[in-house]
Amino acid sequence: TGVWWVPYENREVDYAIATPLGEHRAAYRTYRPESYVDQGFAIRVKTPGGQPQVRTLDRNDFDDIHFIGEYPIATIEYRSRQKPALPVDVQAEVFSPLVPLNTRDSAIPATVLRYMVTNTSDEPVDVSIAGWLQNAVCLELADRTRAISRNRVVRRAAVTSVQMDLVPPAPKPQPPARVRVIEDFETGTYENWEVEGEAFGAAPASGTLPNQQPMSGWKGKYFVNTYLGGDDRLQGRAVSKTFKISEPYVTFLIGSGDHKDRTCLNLVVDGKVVRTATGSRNVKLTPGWWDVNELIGKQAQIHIVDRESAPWGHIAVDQICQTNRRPDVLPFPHDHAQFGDMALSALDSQATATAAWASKEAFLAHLAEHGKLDGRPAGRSPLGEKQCGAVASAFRLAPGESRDATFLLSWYFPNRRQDNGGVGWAMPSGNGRRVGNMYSNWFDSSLDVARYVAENFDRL
Ligand SMILES: [Ca+2]
Repeated sequence: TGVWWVPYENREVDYAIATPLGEHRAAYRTYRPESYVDQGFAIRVKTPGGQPQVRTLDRNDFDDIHFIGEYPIATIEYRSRQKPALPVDVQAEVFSPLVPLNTRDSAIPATVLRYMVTNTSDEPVDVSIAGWLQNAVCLELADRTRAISRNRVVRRAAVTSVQMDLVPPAPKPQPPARVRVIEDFETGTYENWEVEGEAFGAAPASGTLPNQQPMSGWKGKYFVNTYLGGDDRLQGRAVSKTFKISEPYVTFLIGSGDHKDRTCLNLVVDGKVVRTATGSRNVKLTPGWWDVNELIGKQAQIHIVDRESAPWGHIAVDQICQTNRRPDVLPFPHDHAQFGDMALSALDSQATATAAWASKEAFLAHLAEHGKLDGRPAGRSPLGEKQCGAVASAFRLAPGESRDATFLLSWYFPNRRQDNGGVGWAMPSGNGRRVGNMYSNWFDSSLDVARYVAENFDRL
């Protein structure tokens, strides 16, 4: 389907099936994919006289998992030799809707997880199936922007969902900004620096150098640009005068080479590199910063290093400052490729949910005791702190009876970018022209996707 080609979405699909797929692969001792977000399912069973049992539907609690991949549906049978034996059989079907010759219904940004449970005992059994999912919206931007991961329980018709998105933080009073310039090169000289080698030239650059792609992004007239000599061959180093770290953040503009330790800007304390940054093969200098709270009061130097002659073996730097305010390198990322929303839903109007669990242990303990979730309607946490929501379907099975519990993982990321920044199709950056996703013409949120799948489930 079209959706599988979309970088972020594809990862989402990966996440959605990471657990069963992981089990399958683990069974063949090949490799276990890393799961980028915390996600999974658990089953709770209770017989009339017995203690409740909770098991996660993965290889931690099932030692004999069978995977049958008959495209487009993956079937997983959960078996275990563990005692006490469960009084039920559990099987899952995982698929994204695929309708031949129907592009639209084959490109729905959703994965269906259907658990089929059969009571194999001669007593009635109370069964709960619970799924959890971590809010992953813009997770990779956690150290570059301030925002709130928000989870909400939403009930619509026959669908119970936890929807996950990202919202701007509440504005809070900021202290007056203090900015101390360490160096802006506006004297047009290296009078505050000790310069070695030839790459830095006799004075800071005032623009693009001969044979160089057009540079931009520096501040004022002068900046450091080591593309001297018309190529990357020349090397050198510039060492600043010693200064005292008096503010919690050091900010700078940086561009060009991305060679770690070789084309870089370093903060050096007691002869050791304590912070470092490189360019990102960018001809436009962009803002970067270091948190130096723990170094306040120390004597430090800045080293600008060019000891690389391979392609992109040069570095561009300007406007090195200290400041008391944590910079937001990215504003709130509402147009970022990873901005959007995602939802975990049960196709069950009676399902219980929690918008945010306290911990996985507490979640499993609550499920064990009550067979349902605590109903917490909303959760908020700073972007980067793990926040997991969960939904659970509960039902009673007579001896021999079977029932399905159907869950849906849906997503909506409308800002797909054309340029992935050369870092691989699975790692979208925020760069490039916005091309969007076709599905954003058809849906307006992950909940809208869930509603559509629920309404058309039999056909899909
Ligand atoms: Ca400057």
